[in-house]
Amino acid sequence: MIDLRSDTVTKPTESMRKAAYVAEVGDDVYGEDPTVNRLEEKAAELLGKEKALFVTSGTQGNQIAALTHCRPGDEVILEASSHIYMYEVGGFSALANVQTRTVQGVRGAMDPVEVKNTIRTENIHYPTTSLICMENTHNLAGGAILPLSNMQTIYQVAKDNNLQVHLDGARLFNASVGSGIPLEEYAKNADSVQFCLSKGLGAPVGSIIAGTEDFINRARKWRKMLGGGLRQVGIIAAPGLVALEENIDRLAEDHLHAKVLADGLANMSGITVENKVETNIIIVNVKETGLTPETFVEALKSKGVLAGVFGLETVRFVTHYDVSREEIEKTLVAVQAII
Ligand code: TLP
Repeated sequence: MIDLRSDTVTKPTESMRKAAYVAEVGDDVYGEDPTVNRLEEKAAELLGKEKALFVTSGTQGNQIAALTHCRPGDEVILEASSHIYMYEVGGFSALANVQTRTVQGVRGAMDPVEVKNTIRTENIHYPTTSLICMENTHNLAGGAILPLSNMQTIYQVAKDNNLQVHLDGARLFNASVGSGIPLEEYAKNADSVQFCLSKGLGAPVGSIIAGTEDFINRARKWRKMLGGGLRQVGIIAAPGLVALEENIDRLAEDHLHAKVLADGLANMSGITVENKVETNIIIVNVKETGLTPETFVEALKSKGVLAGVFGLETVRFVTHYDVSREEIEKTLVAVQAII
């Protein structure tokens, strides 16, 4: 099977498996796992933040950020098709007890003026706006890279209004490799950053959240409350370290594969590529093929290719290191065959 459903499906590389085998471990709830500590230090350094925390998943990282930044009853401003709003099971309301307020973005980017106008003024009836969330790259916008200037302006709006900013950077490394802008430059425009080790970077498990020392100390307690204190967790942090040491620059290859796939798909009758492919995600509208996304994906599966249903008319393909250039070509042949 050529699995293009997501970059979450990558299997750990040989060096990751070896690193897990030899990892030095200790009880991370006591702060005594040397491998986790090394991973957290390295992640904080890459992002230019004081401290970082290893968490089980991107979802857990985002939820911990809301729990740490907000108080129950607060309002959070976020983009209308953001992962936090669409795909985290309503966790912001269920766990952090915050109310979400959405701003419709263009290719994932919210208009800073609209964000500013959405912040609550002082009024006895209103909730308190305490947090703004951004997502880079933006998943539902097809892996779109948020312009740095957009992030800078929104961050300034937040600071002018005494608000915190959280960046869902599940694929921030794709943004950085795709744009050539250092991670640190993006991370400067957020008080907390979450990124996933288990997507394009290829680690089997885990995400990082980073911020000030005070933020991370408080976040650590929320992680414990959520059951995320994981003891001898160096065994899964070790592949994460390998991911940061070996797998960043090669994301460019996934982006190239995505372009090749998108160009090939765009030439097929009945298929429209909906996004400007900047990183590793391609969203295609299949309506004109006469197939529903479900039947399209089913038919493709019978040809040995997995893609994901992504909307009422759309299918998503995501490139990653377990898919070679040759497999991209095979995918194009398979799509042509089912059409
Ligand atoms: N995205 C997954 C699915 O949940 C849709 C995928 O296959 O793309 N933020 C963003 C922007 C994400 O894309 C994801 C996962 C997460 C957070 C959550 O990460 P995990 O899956 O580790 O909880």
